Amino acid sequence: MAANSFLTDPRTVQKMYIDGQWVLGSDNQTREVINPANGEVIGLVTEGTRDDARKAVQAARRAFDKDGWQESKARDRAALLHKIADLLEQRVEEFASLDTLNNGKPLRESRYDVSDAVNQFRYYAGLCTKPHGITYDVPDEMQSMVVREPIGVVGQIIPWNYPLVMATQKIAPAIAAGCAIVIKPAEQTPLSLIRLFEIIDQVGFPPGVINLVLGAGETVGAELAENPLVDKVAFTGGTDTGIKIMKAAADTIKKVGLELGGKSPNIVFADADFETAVDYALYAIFANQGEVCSAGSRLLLEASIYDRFVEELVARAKTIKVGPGTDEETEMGPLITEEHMNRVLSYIETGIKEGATLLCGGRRLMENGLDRGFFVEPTIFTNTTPDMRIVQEEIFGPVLVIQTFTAEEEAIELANGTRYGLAGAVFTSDVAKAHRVIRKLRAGITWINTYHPTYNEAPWGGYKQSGIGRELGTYGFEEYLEIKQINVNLQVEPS
Ligand code: TXE
Repeated sequence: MAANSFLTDPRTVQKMYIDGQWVLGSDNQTREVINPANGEVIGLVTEGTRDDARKAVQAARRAFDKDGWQESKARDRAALLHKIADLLEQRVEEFASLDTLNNGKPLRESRYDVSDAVNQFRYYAGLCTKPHGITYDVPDEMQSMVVREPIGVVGQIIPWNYPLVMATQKIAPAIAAGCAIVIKPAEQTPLSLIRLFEIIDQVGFPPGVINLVLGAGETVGAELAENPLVDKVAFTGGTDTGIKIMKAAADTIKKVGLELGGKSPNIVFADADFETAVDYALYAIFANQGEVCSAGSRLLLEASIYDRFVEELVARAKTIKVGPGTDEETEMGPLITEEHMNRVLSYIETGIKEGATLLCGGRRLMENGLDRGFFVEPTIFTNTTPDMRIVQEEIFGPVLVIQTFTAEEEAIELANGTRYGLAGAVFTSDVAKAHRVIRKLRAGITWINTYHPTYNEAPWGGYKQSGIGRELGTYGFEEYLEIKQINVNLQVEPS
């Protein structure tokens, strides 16, 4: 069957993958895909409709209920996942280039993302055969036991900041669990996921088991959240969209998995290793242009080291090499779209109006050939107060706000003082203090003396308004499984 072709001709319309076929959207509309480093069109994709999403859901339902996917053997699913991993591993450079072109992030970060995706397929291929039940000692002549079964048809909605890896961390556990999938990438960044479907097509899933739909969140995405034939919707994106999805899913009591925004605190005590803390404070906020849900966007500094720390931090921030992600020297790429760049710049204006002090950055970068892209300087604010919007709201760009504290309790109170609870870190050489503070952080992902390393083996997700449920690891696998109790009468009387 004719696959999509890429980057050979950006005017070739890339298709969706529904019921094992590459198809165009039902009303023949297309959408341009833009390179955020220069505003150029790098692809043209078909625009799906609600009707297309419904067809994909119906195909998934049929594949799961009637065509035998529900009864598929874990060992066979593991083999399919291993095949995807092997084929993806041979094409790391190609997928990394695609994510860098489409999202803007530096190549070194895209390469890391693709190898992470390969490992996710391998991890869940291994986990595939591991679910096991349990039996109970009950007060009757009864064998009472529990088995795990796939949840059914799952809708998966992906954001634009990690176009490939946010998709693979949903696809791999869902397939391992035996679910059927309808997945939608973000409108802005469909290219690497479309290409992954070339691999998915190649490895030989039964038609309808994995479907790719393209299109707008408000139509195609909303359909996945509302459609009564979908058993679970898994979403990564902004908290406000998460609220809409949860409401849309409520009418059919769908299971929801939500990985939402953050305003994560990075707490540095005076006794921390100075250089390590400065390094990670920069990495925490400026990695992936700050377009990271777990970004360390609030730096909480103990007052006694404030002057020295800020001096070093600002000096180093000014040396960060901003440019196109395709340039191997680049440390920070462009923001995803002009619209998002303007949203980030307007937050910077808000910070200035609110009375915070701009220590560095704050501008769109237009020099040295960057004028057609959506580049924003690494930006740092100080003299903030907890009620400021730049302290409370997720900016999702290269903007760090500094808060100061003098006592441990004050640091904890500031750290927990937003609606979010995704991530947080503590830097100190006092082991007991590190653990005390981490235990009091209301956040699902935490670090001591480091920031950002995450592992496919460990659960990812937030407290408070940062989400519901966990992805990755065994916890992420459980989210795609139902639990059924079976009670067997051991005293059936022959009639
Ligand atoms: O994301 P959306 P947007 C945050 C970040 C950013 C803000 C807005 O703060 O500034 O969100 O970004 C689909 N029903 N994050 O508007 O809307 C959409 O098509 C169903 C944090 O670009 O969350 C896309 O596939 N689906 C974040 C996906 O949701 C809908 C990553 C994400 O888009 C929908 C991205 C609807 N009503 C943004 N509306 C993180 N946590 O990592 C949109 N979508």
